[in-house]
Amino acid sequence: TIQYILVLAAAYFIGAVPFGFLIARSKGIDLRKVGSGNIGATNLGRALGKKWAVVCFFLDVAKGLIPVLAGRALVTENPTALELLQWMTIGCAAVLGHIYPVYIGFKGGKGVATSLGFVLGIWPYLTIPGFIGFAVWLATLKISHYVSLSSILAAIIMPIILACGIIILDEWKIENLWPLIVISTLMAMLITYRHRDNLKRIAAGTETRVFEGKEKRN
Ligand code: NKO
Repeated sequence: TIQYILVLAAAYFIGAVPFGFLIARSKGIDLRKVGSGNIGATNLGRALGKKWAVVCFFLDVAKGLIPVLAGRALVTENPTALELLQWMTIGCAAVLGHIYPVYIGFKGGKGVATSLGFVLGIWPYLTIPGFIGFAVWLATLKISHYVSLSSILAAIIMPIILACGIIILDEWKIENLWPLIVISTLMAMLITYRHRDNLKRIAAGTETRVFEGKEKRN
């Protein structure tokens, strides 16, 4: 339907707003030339400190959260697989907007915070998995001290957490829920792919590590 296509396009254009890049630029910094060169919260933190990293994180989460919350209006109380697929692709559009933003030459972020927003937006049933994913991210960071590895692990685990949530909550018809698993798996794969340089650095022992909030280069 036309309504769906409009929401899909809106989600992309919202997702494409490069908050990290814009905040850095407002301070006269080109974020692409700092640290990892990424436009996400982590790299903004390198350039401007923790406070701005948190601001950027919430804004990037909102880019996934708001379109998915809005898309809730397009599905019925007990969604069919097609309705669910449509809803999930709205979240996808926001994440793809963040990763491939039209405004800055399609060179965007890694999709972590925005896909967290997407998962949190699968309201009201599956919001808890988003918080569990965040807890996995925090725990991995505490143990490994790698931000990138934490993001990859949280993303890869998310389809499994969602599957468990579906089974435990038992709210929707289980045979209709495959779009949720398929889309979150594809997203986890894309997030991992976007971290390929980080993975190379981890293998080479050159990825920076975070100790008690402070970053150390090996
Ligand atoms: O600059 O390459 P860098 O070191 O900055 O940055 C690597 C980093 C990039 O990502 C970010 C965003 C940080 C967000 C932290 C909160 C993460 C919560 C994890 C939940 C993941 C849910 C994924 C759902 C997939 C379907 O990694």
